[in-house]
Amino acid sequence: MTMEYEKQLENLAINLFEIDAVKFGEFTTKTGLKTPIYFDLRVIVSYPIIMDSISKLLYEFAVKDNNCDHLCGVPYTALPVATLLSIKAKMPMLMRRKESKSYGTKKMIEGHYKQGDTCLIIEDVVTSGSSVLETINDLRKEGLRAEEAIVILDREQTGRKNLEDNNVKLKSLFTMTQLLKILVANKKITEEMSANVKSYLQNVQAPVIATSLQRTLIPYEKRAEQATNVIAKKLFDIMAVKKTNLCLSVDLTTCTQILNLVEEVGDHICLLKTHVDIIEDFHLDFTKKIKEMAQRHNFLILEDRKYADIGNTVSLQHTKGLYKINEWADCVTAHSLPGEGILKALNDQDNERGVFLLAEMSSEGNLITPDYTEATAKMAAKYPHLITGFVCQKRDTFVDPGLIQLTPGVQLESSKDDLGQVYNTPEKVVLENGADVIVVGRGIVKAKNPKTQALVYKNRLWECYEKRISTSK
Ligand code: 5IU
Repeated sequence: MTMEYEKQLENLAINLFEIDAVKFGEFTTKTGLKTPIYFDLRVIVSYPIIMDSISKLLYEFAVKDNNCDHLCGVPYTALPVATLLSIKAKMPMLMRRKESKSYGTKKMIEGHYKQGDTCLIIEDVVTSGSSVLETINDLRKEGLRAEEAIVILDREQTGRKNLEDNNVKLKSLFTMTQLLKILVANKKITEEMSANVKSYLQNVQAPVIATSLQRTLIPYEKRAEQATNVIAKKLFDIMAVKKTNLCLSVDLTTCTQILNLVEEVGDHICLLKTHVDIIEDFHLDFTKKIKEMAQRHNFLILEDRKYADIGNTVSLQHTKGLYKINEWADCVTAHSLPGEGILKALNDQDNERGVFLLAEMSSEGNLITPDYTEATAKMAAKYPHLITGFVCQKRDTFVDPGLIQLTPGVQLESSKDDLGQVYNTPEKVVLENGADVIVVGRGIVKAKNPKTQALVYKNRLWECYEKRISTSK
Protein backbone atom coordinates (compact mmCIF):
# COMPACT_ATOMS: atom_id res chain seq x y z
CA MET A 1 0.00 0.00 0.00
CA THR A 2 1.25 3.48 -0.81
CA MET A 3 2.07 6.20 1.71
CA GLU A 4 -0.76 8.24 0.28
CA TYR A 5 -3.20 5.40 0.97
CA GLU A 6 -1.88 4.96 4.52
CA LYS A 7 -2.27 8.66 5.15
CA GLN A 8 -5.85 8.66 3.92
CA LEU A 9 -6.64 5.67 6.09
CA GLU A 10 -5.24 7.48 9.10
CA ASN A 11 -7.31 10.56 8.31
CA LEU A 12 -10.42 8.44 7.98
CA ALA A 13 -9.83 6.84 11.41
CA ILE A 14 -9.49 10.30 12.97
CA ASN A 15 -12.57 11.59 11.15
CA LEU A 16 -14.64 8.65 12.32
CA PHE A 17 -13.57 9.38 15.87
CA GLU A 18 -14.40 13.07 15.51
CA ILE A 19 -17.91 12.52 14.20
CA ASP A 20 -18.65 10.02 16.99
CA ALA A 21 -18.93 7.08 14.63
CA VAL A 22 -16.59 5.38 17.09
CA LYS A 23 -16.95 6.19 20.78
CA PHE A 24 -15.02 5.18 23.87
CA GLY A 25 -16.33 5.06 27.45
CA GLU A 26 -18.85 2.74 29.04
CA PHE A 27 -21.81 1.58 26.98
CA THR A 28 -24.41 -1.12 27.24
CA THR A 29 -25.09 -3.21 24.14
CA LYS A 30 -28.49 -4.37 22.89
CA THR A 31 -27.95 -7.65 24.71
CA GLY A 32 -27.14 -5.91 28.00
CA LEU A 33 -23.35 -6.39 27.92
CA LYS A 34 -21.06 -3.59 29.06
CA THR A 35 -18.59 -2.47 26.39
CA PRO A 36 -15.82 0.17 26.39
CA ILE A 37 -16.20 0.81 22.65
CA TYR A 38 -19.19 1.60 20.53
CA PHE A 39 -19.58 2.00 16.77
CA ASP A 40 -22.34 3.79 14.99
CA LEU A 41 -21.44 4.17 11.37
CA ARG A 42 -24.98 5.14 10.47
CA VAL A 43 -23.98 8.77 11.10
CA ILE A 44 -21.62 8.83 8.12
CA VAL A 45 -24.47 9.73 5.75
CA SER A 46 -24.38 13.22 7.30
CA TYR A 47 -20.78 13.72 6.17
CA PRO A 48 -20.44 13.59 2.39
CA ILE A 49 -16.69 14.17 2.46
CA ILE A 50 -16.20 11.19 4.77
CA MET A 51 -18.55 9.10 2.60
CA ASP A 52 -16.44 10.04 -0.38
CA SER A 53 -13.20 9.06 1.32
CA ILE A 54 -14.64 5.72 2.55
CA SER A 55 -15.77 4.79 -0.94
CA LYS A 56 -12.44 5.85 -2.49
CA LEU A 57 -10.47 3.80 0.02
CA LEU A 58 -12.68 0.73 -0.33
CA TYR A 59 -12.46 1.07 -4.10
CA GLU A 60 -8.64 1.16 -4.07
CA PHE A 61 -8.37 -1.51 -1.43
CA ALA A 62 -10.75 -4.20 -2.63
CA VAL A 63 -13.12 -3.29 -5.43
CA LYS A 64 -10.91 -1.99 -8.25
CA ASP A 65 -9.36 -5.37 -9.02
CA ASN A 66 -12.34 -7.49 -8.10
CA ASN A 67 -14.02 -9.50 -10.87
CA CYS A 68 -17.43 -10.12 -9.28
CA ASP A 69 -20.51 -9.60 -11.47
CA HIS A 70 -22.36 -7.59 -8.79
CA LEU A 71 -21.97 -5.98 -5.43
CA CYS A 72 -24.51 -5.88 -2.63
CA GLY A 73 -24.58 -3.84 0.57
CA VAL A 74 -25.81 -5.31 3.86
CA PRO A 75 -28.83 -3.21 4.89
CA TYR A 76 -28.93 -0.46 6.03
CA THR A 77 -25.69 1.32 6.86
CA ALA A 78 -23.70 -0.16 3.99
CA LEU A 79 -26.33 0.57 1.33
CA PRO A 80 -25.19 4.12 0.46
CA VAL A 81 -21.56 3.01 0.53
CA ALA A 82 -22.37 0.14 -1.85
CA THR A 83 -24.16 2.58 -4.14
CA LEU A 84 -21.15 4.86 -4.35
CA LEU A 85 -18.85 1.89 -5.03
CA SER A 86 -21.16 0.51 -7.68
CA ILE A 87 -21.04 3.80 -9.58
CA LYS A 88 -17.30 4.22 -9.19
CA ALA A 89 -16.45 0.66 -10.21
CA LYS A 90 -19.27 0.38 -12.79
CA MET A 91 -20.17 -2.85 -11.00
CA PRO A 92 -23.95 -3.48 -11.04
CA MET A 93 -25.55 -3.41 -7.63
CA LEU A 94 -28.08 -5.80 -6.09
CA MET A 95 -30.30 -4.88 -3.18
CA ARG A 96 -31.43 -7.26 -0.48
CA ARG A 97 -34.68 -6.55 1.31
CA LYS A 98 -34.45 -6.60 5.06
CA GLU A 99 -38.13 -6.69 5.91
CA SER A 100 -39.84 -10.05 5.74
CA LYS A 101 -42.08 -10.08 2.74
CA SER A 102 -45.73 -9.32 3.27
CA TYR A 103 -47.01 -11.34 0.35
CA GLY A 104 -46.25 -14.46 -1.65
CA THR A 105 -43.65 -14.25 -4.34
CA LYS A 106 -42.21 -10.81 -3.73
CA LYS A 107 -38.46 -11.03 -4.30
CA MET A 108 -35.86 -10.73 -1.53
CA ILE A 109 -33.20 -9.60 -4.00
CA GLU A 110 -33.81 -6.63 -6.29
CA GLY A 111 -31.90 -6.06 -9.50
CA HIS A 112 -31.12 -8.10 -12.60
CA TYR A 113 -28.95 -11.20 -12.23
CA LYS A 114 -28.69 -14.77 -13.39
CA GLN A 115 -28.01 -18.06 -11.60
CA GLY A 116 -24.31 -18.56 -10.90
CA ASP A 117 -23.45 -14.82 -11.01
CA THR A 118 -20.90 -13.77 -8.38
CA CYS A 119 -21.58 -11.06 -5.83
CA LEU A 120 -19.26 -9.06 -3.59
CA ILE A 121 -20.69 -8.09 -0.18
CA ILE A 122 -20.16 -4.64 1.37
CA GLU A 123 -20.63 -4.08 5.12
CA ASP A 124 -19.67 -1.43 7.65
CA VAL A 125 -18.66 -3.35 10.78
CA VAL A 126 -18.35 -7.09 11.31
CA THR A 127 -18.61 -8.59 14.80
CA SER A 128 -19.95 -12.17 14.60
CA GLY A 129 -20.60 -11.99 10.86
CA SER A 130 -24.28 -12.84 11.30
CA SER A 131 -25.60 -9.83 9.34
CA VAL A 132 -23.26 -10.53 6.45
CA LEU A 133 -24.37 -14.18 6.51
CA GLU A 134 -28.05 -13.26 6.45
CA THR A 135 -27.51 -11.30 3.25
CA ILE A 136 -25.32 -14.05 1.80
CA ASN A 137 -27.92 -16.72 2.57
CA ASP A 138 -30.59 -14.78 0.71
CA LEU A 139 -28.29 -14.31 -2.27
CA ARG A 140 -27.39 -18.01 -2.26
CA LYS A 141 -31.04 -18.99 -2.11
CA GLU A 142 -31.42 -17.17 -5.43
CA GLY A 143 -28.55 -19.14 -6.96
CA LEU A 144 -25.98 -16.34 -6.69
CA ARG A 145 -22.43 -17.06 -5.56
CA ALA A 146 -21.30 -14.85 -2.69
CA GLU A 147 -17.84 -15.73 -1.42
CA GLU A 148 -16.17 -12.39 -0.69
CA ALA A 149 -17.06 -9.64 1.75
CA ILE A 150 -15.39 -6.28 2.33
CA VAL A 151 -15.97 -4.29 5.49
CA ILE A 152 -14.78 -0.99 6.87
CA LEU A 153 -13.96 -2.43 10.28
CA ASP A 154 -13.35 -5.95 11.58
CA ARG A 155 -13.89 -5.97 15.36
CA GLU A 156 -11.82 -9.17 15.55
CA GLN A 157 -14.49 -11.07 17.46
CA THR A 158 -14.96 -14.37 15.50
CA GLY A 159 -16.61 -12.72 12.49
CA ARG A 160 -13.73 -13.68 10.23
CA LYS A 161 -13.87 -17.32 11.35
CA ASN A 162 -17.65 -17.56 11.09
CA LEU A 163 -17.47 -16.21 7.56
CA GLU A 164 -14.63 -18.55 6.60
CA ASP A 165 -16.67 -21.49 7.90
CA ASN A 166 -19.32 -20.41 5.42
CA ASN A 167 -16.90 -20.16 2.56
CA VAL A 168 -16.71 -16.37 2.65
CA LYS A 169 -13.39 -14.51 2.51
CA LEU A 170 -13.31 -11.30 4.54
CA LYS A 171 -11.26 -8.22 3.74
CA SER A 172 -11.35 -5.24 6.10
CA LEU A 173 -10.16 -1.68 5.64
CA PHE A 174 -9.26 -1.58 9.34
CA THR A 175 -8.96 -4.19 12.00
CA MET A 176 -9.72 -3.02 15.52
CA THR A 177 -6.00 -3.31 16.37
CA GLN A 178 -5.07 -0.97 13.50
CA LEU A 179 -7.77 1.52 14.41
CA LEU A 180 -6.68 1.65 18.04
CA LYS A 181 -3.05 2.11 16.99
CA ILE A 182 -3.89 5.11 14.80
CA LEU A 183 -6.03 6.72 17.50
CA VAL A 184 -3.34 6.29 20.15
CA ALA A 185 -0.62 7.63 17.82
CA ASN A 186 -2.77 10.69 17.17
CA LYS A 187 -3.50 11.16 20.86
CA LYS A 188 -7.23 10.70 20.44
CA ILE A 189 -7.32 7.97 23.08
CA THR A 190 -4.87 6.90 25.79
CA GLU A 191 -2.76 3.73 25.84
CA GLU A 192 -4.85 2.56 28.80
CA MET A 193 -8.05 2.95 26.88
CA SER A 194 -6.59 1.01 23.96
CA ALA A 195 -5.42 -1.80 26.28
CA ASN A 196 -8.81 -1.82 27.97
CA VAL A 197 -10.61 -2.23 24.64
CA LYS A 198 -8.21 -4.97 23.49
CA SER A 199 -8.68 -7.02 26.64
CA TYR A 200 -12.45 -6.57 26.40
CA LEU A 201 -12.46 -7.84 22.80
CA GLN A 202 -10.34 -10.83 23.73
CA ASN A 203 -12.60 -11.79 26.60
CA VAL A 204 -15.91 -11.16 24.91
CA GLN A 205 -15.85 -13.14 21.71
CA ALA A 206 -18.98 -13.18 19.62
CA PRO A 207 -20.64 -16.60 19.44
CA VAL A 208 -19.65 -19.07 16.77
CA ILE A 209 -22.54 -19.42 14.37
CA ALA A 210 -23.63 -22.94 13.48
CA THR A 211 -24.02 -23.13 9.74
CA SER A 212 -25.50 -25.28 7.06
CA LEU A 213 -22.02 -25.74 5.58
CA GLN A 214 -20.67 -27.19 8.83
CA ARG A 215 -23.37 -29.86 8.82
CA THR A 216 -22.22 -31.15 5.46
CA LEU A 217 -18.61 -31.54 6.60
CA ILE A 218 -19.45 -33.97 9.42
CA PRO A 219 -19.24 -37.72 8.63
CA TYR A 220 -22.49 -39.70 8.72
CA GLU A 221 -21.45 -41.83 11.72
CA LYS A 222 -20.93 -38.69 13.82
CA ARG A 223 -24.22 -37.22 12.67
CA ALA A 224 -25.97 -40.40 13.78
CA GLU A 225 -24.96 -39.47 17.34
CA GLN A 226 -26.57 -36.04 16.91
CA ALA A 227 -29.88 -37.28 15.51
CA THR A 228 -32.99 -36.97 17.67
CA ASN A 229 -35.31 -38.95 15.39
CA VAL A 230 -34.66 -42.72 15.53
CA ILE A 231 -35.06 -43.23 11.80
CA ALA A 232 -32.50 -40.49 11.04
CA LYS A 233 -30.11 -42.19 13.44
CA LYS A 234 -30.65 -45.61 11.82
CA LEU A 235 -30.27 -44.20 8.33
CA PHE A 236 -27.00 -42.42 9.14
CA ASP A 237 -25.71 -45.66 10.68
CA ILE A 238 -26.71 -47.73 7.65
CA MET A 239 -25.00 -45.26 5.31
CA ALA A 240 -21.78 -45.37 7.31
CA VAL A 241 -21.76 -49.17 7.52
CA LYS A 242 -22.78 -49.95 3.93
CA LYS A 243 -20.88 -46.98 2.48
CA THR A 244 -23.81 -45.86 0.39
CA ASN A 245 -25.95 -42.71 0.31
CA LEU A 246 -28.05 -43.94 -2.60
CA CYS A 247 -31.84 -44.06 -2.32
CA LEU A 248 -33.58 -46.01 -5.07
CA SER A 249 -36.90 -44.59 -6.19
CA VAL A 250 -38.54 -47.80 -7.34
CA ASP A 251 -41.25 -46.30 -9.55
CA LEU A 252 -42.45 -49.60 -11.07
CA THR A 253 -46.04 -50.75 -11.31
CA THR A 254 -46.16 -54.43 -10.37
CA CYS A 255 -45.11 -56.19 -7.17
CA THR A 256 -42.94 -58.71 -9.03
CA GLN A 257 -41.02 -56.04 -10.95
CA ILE A 258 -40.30 -54.19 -7.72
CA LEU A 259 -39.32 -57.25 -5.70
CA ASN A 260 -37.02 -58.51 -8.47
CA LEU A 261 -35.24 -55.18 -8.82
CA VAL A 262 -34.87 -54.65 -5.09
CA GLU A 263 -33.42 -58.13 -4.67
CA GLU A 264 -30.75 -57.17 -7.22
CA VAL A 265 -29.81 -53.74 -5.89
CA GLY A 266 -30.67 -54.02 -2.19
CA ASP A 267 -27.02 -54.26 -1.14
CA HIS A 268 -26.20 -50.95 -2.80
CA ILE A 269 -28.86 -48.72 -1.26
CA CYS A 270 -29.51 -47.21 2.16
CA LEU A 271 -33.12 -46.28 1.48
CA LEU A 272 -35.88 -47.60 -0.77
CA LYS A 273 -38.44 -45.04 -1.87
CA THR A 274 -41.84 -46.35 -2.92
CA HIS A 275 -45.02 -44.92 -4.43
CA VAL A 276 -47.34 -47.63 -3.26
CA ASP A 277 -50.37 -46.17 -5.07
CA ILE A 278 -48.87 -46.85 -8.52
CA ILE A 279 -48.70 -50.62 -7.97
CA GLU A 280 -51.43 -52.33 -10.01
CA ASP A 281 -51.52 -55.67 -8.16
CA PHE A 282 -50.86 -54.35 -4.63
CA HIS A 283 -51.58 -56.67 -1.72
CA LEU A 284 -50.42 -56.51 1.88
CA ASP A 285 -48.29 -59.60 1.35
CA PHE A 286 -46.05 -57.41 -0.82
CA THR A 287 -45.27 -55.20 2.15
CA LYS A 288 -44.24 -58.25 4.19
CA LYS A 289 -41.85 -59.31 1.44
CA ILE A 290 -40.35 -55.88 1.03
CA LYS A 291 -39.85 -55.57 4.79
CA GLU A 292 -38.11 -58.91 4.88
CA MET A 293 -35.79 -57.73 2.09
CA ALA A 294 -35.16 -54.47 3.94
CA GLN A 295 -33.96 -56.47 6.95
CA ARG A 296 -31.85 -58.84 4.92
CA HIS A 297 -30.15 -56.14 2.83
CA ASN A 298 -30.14 -53.56 5.62
CA PHE A 299 -32.01 -50.61 4.14
CA LEU A 300 -34.99 -48.52 5.29
CA ILE A 301 -38.29 -47.89 3.49
CA LEU A 302 -39.64 -44.45 2.64
CA GLU A 303 -43.18 -44.27 1.29
CA ASP A 304 -43.16 -41.09 -0.79
CA ARG A 305 -46.84 -40.42 -0.05
CA LYS A 306 -46.52 -36.62 0.05
CA TYR A 307 -49.40 -36.16 2.47
CA ALA A 308 -50.97 -32.75 2.02
CA ASP A 309 -54.36 -32.70 3.74
CA ILE A 310 -55.75 -31.63 7.11
CA GLY A 311 -54.51 -33.69 10.06
CA ASN A 312 -57.62 -35.82 10.42
CA THR A 313 -57.61 -36.94 6.78
CA VAL A 314 -53.88 -37.61 6.82
CA SER A 315 -54.30 -39.74 9.91
CA LEU A 316 -56.88 -41.86 8.03
CA GLN A 317 -54.78 -42.01 4.86
CA HIS A 318 -51.83 -43.16 6.92
CA THR A 319 -53.50 -45.93 8.89
CA LYS A 320 -56.58 -47.07 6.92
CA GLY A 321 -57.55 -47.97 3.34
CA LEU A 322 -55.76 -50.52 1.20
CA TYR A 323 -52.19 -49.64 2.04
CA LYS A 324 -51.86 -49.41 5.86
CA ILE A 325 -48.74 -47.32 5.34
CA ASN A 326 -48.08 -46.89 9.06
CA GLU A 327 -47.61 -50.66 9.41
CA TRP A 328 -44.66 -51.05 7.08
CA ALA A 329 -43.03 -47.74 6.09
CA ASP A 330 -40.16 -46.57 8.31
CA CYS A 331 -40.79 -43.04 7.13
CA VAL A 332 -43.05 -41.00 4.86
CA THR A 333 -42.93 -37.68 3.03
CA ALA A 334 -45.33 -34.85 3.85
CA HIS A 335 -45.99 -31.31 2.67
CA SER A 336 -45.82 -28.53 5.25
CA LEU A 337 -48.53 -26.61 3.37
CA PRO A 338 -51.52 -27.58 5.58
CA GLY A 339 -49.70 -26.51 8.78
CA GLU A 340 -48.71 -28.35 11.93
CA GLY A 341 -51.81 -30.56 12.06
CA ILE A 342 -50.18 -32.84 9.53
CA LEU A 343 -47.25 -33.47 11.86
CA LYS A 344 -49.54 -34.05 14.81
CA ALA A 345 -51.38 -36.66 12.73
CA LEU A 346 -48.16 -38.48 11.86
CA ASN A 347 -46.66 -38.25 15.34
CA ASP A 348 -46.91 -41.96 16.16
CA GLN A 349 -45.38 -42.29 19.62
CA ASP A 350 -45.61 -46.08 19.75
CA ASN A 351 -43.46 -46.93 16.76
CA GLU A 352 -40.06 -45.94 15.48
CA ARG A 353 -41.14 -43.70 12.64
CA GLY A 354 -40.00 -40.59 10.79
CA VAL A 355 -41.15 -37.88 8.43
CA PHE A 356 -39.28 -36.15 5.62
CA LEU A 357 -40.88 -32.74 5.24
CA LEU A 358 -40.96 -31.23 1.75
CA ALA A 359 -39.10 -27.93 1.82
CA GLU A 360 -38.30 -27.67 -1.90
CA MET A 361 -39.04 -29.52 -5.12
CA SER A 362 -36.90 -30.42 -8.13
CA SER A 363 -39.57 -29.75 -10.74
CA GLU A 364 -39.52 -26.75 -13.05
CA GLY A 365 -41.82 -23.85 -12.14
CA ASN A 366 -42.86 -25.24 -8.74
CA LEU A 367 -44.46 -22.61 -6.53
CA ILE A 368 -42.31 -23.03 -3.43
CA THR A 369 -40.66 -19.73 -2.38
CA PRO A 370 -37.65 -19.13 -0.09
CA ASP A 371 -40.09 -17.97 2.61
CA TYR A 372 -42.05 -21.21 2.39
CA THR A 373 -38.84 -23.21 2.73
CA GLU A 374 -37.82 -21.21 5.79
CA ALA A 375 -41.25 -21.58 7.40
CA THR A 376 -41.07 -25.34 6.76
CA ALA A 377 -37.75 -25.58 8.60
CA LYS A 378 -39.24 -23.65 11.54
CA MET A 379 -42.25 -25.94 11.68
CA ALA A 380 -40.01 -29.02 11.69
CA ALA A 381 -38.01 -27.64 14.62
CA LYS A 382 -41.08 -28.07 16.84
CA TYR A 383 -41.16 -31.85 16.24
CA PRO A 384 -37.56 -33.00 16.67
CA HIS A 385 -38.52 -36.58 17.58
CA LEU A 386 -40.62 -37.01 14.46
CA ILE A 387 -38.61 -35.25 11.75
CA THR A 388 -36.02 -37.36 9.92
CA GLY A 389 -35.06 -34.54 7.59
CA PHE A 390 -36.12 -32.51 4.57
CA VAL A 391 -36.72 -33.23 0.94
CA CYS A 392 -34.91 -30.27 -0.54
CA GLN A 393 -32.49 -29.09 -3.17
CA LYS A 394 -30.25 -26.62 -1.34
CA ARG A 395 -27.92 -26.81 1.63
CA ASP A 396 -29.16 -23.58 3.21
CA THR A 397 -32.51 -25.14 4.09
CA PHE A 398 -31.33 -26.21 7.55
CA VAL A 399 -28.39 -26.26 9.97
CA ASP A 400 -28.98 -29.19 12.38
CA PRO A 401 -26.45 -31.98 11.61
CA GLY A 402 -28.83 -34.56 13.10
CA LEU A 403 -31.28 -34.10 10.21
CA ILE A 404 -30.99 -35.57 6.73
CA GLN A 405 -31.13 -33.75 3.39
CA LEU A 406 -32.89 -36.03 0.90
CA THR A 407 -32.41 -34.73 -2.65
CA PRO A 408 -34.19 -36.11 -5.74
CA GLY A 409 -33.57 -35.05 -9.33
CA VAL A 410 -30.30 -36.83 -10.13
CA GLN A 411 -29.41 -38.53 -13.38
CA LEU A 412 -26.20 -39.03 -15.31
CA GLU A 413 -27.73 -39.37 -18.78
CA SER A 414 -30.04 -36.38 -19.09
CA SER A 415 -30.76 -32.94 -17.69
CA LYS A 416 -34.57 -33.15 -17.70
CA ASP A 417 -37.60 -35.21 -18.69
CA ASP A 418 -40.65 -34.17 -20.71
CA LEU A 419 -42.81 -33.43 -17.68
CA GLY A 420 -40.84 -30.80 -15.82
CA GLN A 421 -38.32 -32.89 -13.87
CA VAL A 422 -34.89 -31.21 -13.68
CA TYR A 423 -31.77 -33.34 -13.17
CA ASN A 424 -28.42 -32.48 -11.62
CA THR A 425 -25.16 -34.42 -11.42
CA PRO A 426 -23.99 -36.25 -8.25
CA GLU A 427 -21.16 -33.68 -7.89
CA LYS A 428 -23.56 -30.76 -7.95
CA VAL A 429 -26.05 -32.17 -5.44
CA VAL A 430 -23.54 -33.62 -2.96
CA LEU A 431 -20.63 -31.18 -3.10
CA GLU A 432 -22.39 -27.93 -3.88
CA ASN A 433 -25.94 -28.40 -2.65
CA GLY A 434 -25.31 -30.51 0.47
CA ALA A 435 -27.41 -33.62 -0.27
CA ASP A 436 -27.01 -36.45 2.27
CA VAL A 437 -29.22 -39.13 0.74
CA ILE A 438 -29.65 -38.96 -3.01
CA VAL A 439 -32.74 -40.21 -4.80
CA VAL A 440 -32.27 -41.88 -8.18
CA GLY A 441 -35.26 -43.33 -10.02
CA ARG A 442 -35.25 -43.76 -13.78
CA GLY A 443 -31.45 -43.39 -13.94
CA ILE A 444 -31.39 -46.92 -12.47
CA VAL A 445 -34.85 -48.35 -13.06
CA LYS A 446 -34.81 -47.71 -16.82
CA ALA A 447 -31.16 -48.66 -17.33
CA LYS A 448 -30.32 -51.66 -19.55
CA ASN A 449 -28.65 -53.28 -16.57
CA PRO A 450 -30.09 -51.73 -13.39
CA LYS A 451 -27.78 -53.68 -11.09
CA THR A 452 -24.61 -52.41 -12.78
CA GLN A 453 -26.04 -48.91 -12.98
CA ALA A 454 -26.96 -48.89 -9.28
CA LEU A 455 -23.34 -49.67 -8.52
CA VAL A 456 -22.18 -46.82 -10.78
CA TYR A 457 -24.42 -44.36 -8.93
CA LYS A 458 -23.50 -45.76 -5.54
CA ASN A 459 -19.76 -45.41 -6.15
CA ARG A 460 -19.95 -41.99 -7.71
CA LEU A 461 -22.20 -40.58 -4.96
CA TRP A 462 -20.02 -42.04 -2.24
CA GLU A 463 -16.86 -40.59 -3.79
CA CYS A 464 -18.53 -37.17 -3.77
CA TYR A 465 -19.44 -37.58 -0.09
CA GLU A 466 -15.87 -38.63 0.82
CA LYS A 467 -14.51 -35.63 -1.05
CA ARG A 468 -16.94 -33.38 0.80
CA ILE A 469 -16.00 -34.50 4.30
CA SER A 470 -12.28 -34.49 3.45
CA THR A 471 -12.36 -30.72 2.90
CA SER A 472 -12.81 -30.23 6.65
CA LYS A 473 -9.71 -32.22 7.63
N1 5IU B 1 -39.42 -36.47 -6.39
C1 5IU B 1 -38.77 -35.67 -7.29
N2 5IU B 1 -38.62 -34.35 -7.03
C2 5IU B 1 -39.10 -33.77 -5.91
C3 5IU B 1 -39.78 -34.62 -4.99
C4 5IU B 1 -39.91 -35.94 -5.25
O1 5IU B 1 -38.29 -36.13 -8.32
O2 5IU B 1 -38.91 -32.57 -5.70
I1 5IU B 1 -40.49 -33.81 -3.32
C5 5IU B 1 -39.60 -37.91 -6.60
C6 5IU B 1 -40.38 -38.26 -7.84
C7 5IU B 1 -39.81 -39.58 -8.24
C8 5IU B 1 -38.37 -39.52 -7.79
O3 5IU B 1 -40.45 -40.61 -7.52
O4 5IU B 1 -38.34 -38.58 -6.74
C9 5IU B 1 -37.38 -39.12 -8.86
O5 5IU B 1 -37.40 -40.03 -9.93
P1 5IU B 1 -36.49 -39.89 -11.24
O6 5IU B 1 -35.03 -39.97 -10.77
O7 5IU B 1 -36.89 -41.02 -12.09
O8 5IU B 1 -36.80 -38.55 -11.87
